[in-house]
Amino acid sequence: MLKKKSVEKLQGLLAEPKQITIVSHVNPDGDAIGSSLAWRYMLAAKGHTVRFMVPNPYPAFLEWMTEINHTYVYKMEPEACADYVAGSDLVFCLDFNKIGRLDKLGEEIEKNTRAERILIDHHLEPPADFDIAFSDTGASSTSLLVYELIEALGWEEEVTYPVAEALYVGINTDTGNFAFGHLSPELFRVVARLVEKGVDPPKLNISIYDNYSENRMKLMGYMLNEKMVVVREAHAAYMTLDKEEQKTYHFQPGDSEGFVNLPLSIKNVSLTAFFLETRECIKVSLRSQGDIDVNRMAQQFYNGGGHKNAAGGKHFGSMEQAVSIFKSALKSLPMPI
Ligand SMILES: [Mn+2]
Repeated sequence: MLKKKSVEKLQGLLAEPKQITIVSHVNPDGDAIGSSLAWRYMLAAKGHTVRFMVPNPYPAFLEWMTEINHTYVYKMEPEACADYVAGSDLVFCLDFNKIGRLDKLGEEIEKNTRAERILIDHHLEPPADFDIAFSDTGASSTSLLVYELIEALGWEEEVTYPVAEALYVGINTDTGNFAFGHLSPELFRVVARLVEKGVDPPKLNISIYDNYSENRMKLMGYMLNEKMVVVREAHAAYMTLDKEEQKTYHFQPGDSEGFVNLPLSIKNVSLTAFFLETRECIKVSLRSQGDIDVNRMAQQFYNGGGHKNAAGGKHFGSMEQAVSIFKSALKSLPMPI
């Protein structure tokens, strides 16, 4: 539910053509990209000058999306991005709520103290330092919130196919193809409207899910066969992927997308962790089913957060330490049924 006052305030800000930056988080996923692309199309159609930026490249499995190649990647063109942010009147932050999730791009945003900052997000614990915050932690995706905002602004008639496609990608991927999260009647009503705008679910599902590289498939097989550890007494499982193994499988960013969910398919496994070695840290992804709160686990042990059933964080230390922290955290959890 979007606050009427906030919608009115936004309407006021958008009454005149503005220079606008849209940003989303590091390692952008389907919802980060989908919600931001849709919002960029809408604002551009309304006569604003808009750029969408991400800190690092978007995953290859989304490359087919309409005009995704117009996305600015800060890592590739830091100066062009910095100049544009500096001249922006408005900065929209989509699908994250802590500027720290933008790495160096966040510093550029912080430098522009003139621009109004507007949040559109569904992650827990939004901070108060936004001029307007559209935050709904019960929403299954930011893309769904963007659609609600489009409706609240009375822009629904102007939703074109690329907007519908982008929102469908976000709604679909953040719910694991409509398998988890808050699957409300409203969500399916929104999807119905996107279908009316030309979205073809089977076709898009092939683009989203049957679009991976051979290397990723082989890596997935290796992970399940050689790397998955099931901790039966804790109803948990985890996998680790180090730099050596990444080299062997010609790892590209996004190749391990969704791996963390795989062990949840095992009967009696309700909590999973995936540990990915990166240049600066061990990236930790956590997933759970039911009442197990991985958001708290991510906050307490890995300087992270997210949602109750899907969260992530970082460990600055060895892979072994990151795993042993997870194993001892399991002992402090209430036993799942
Ligand atoms: Mn999201």
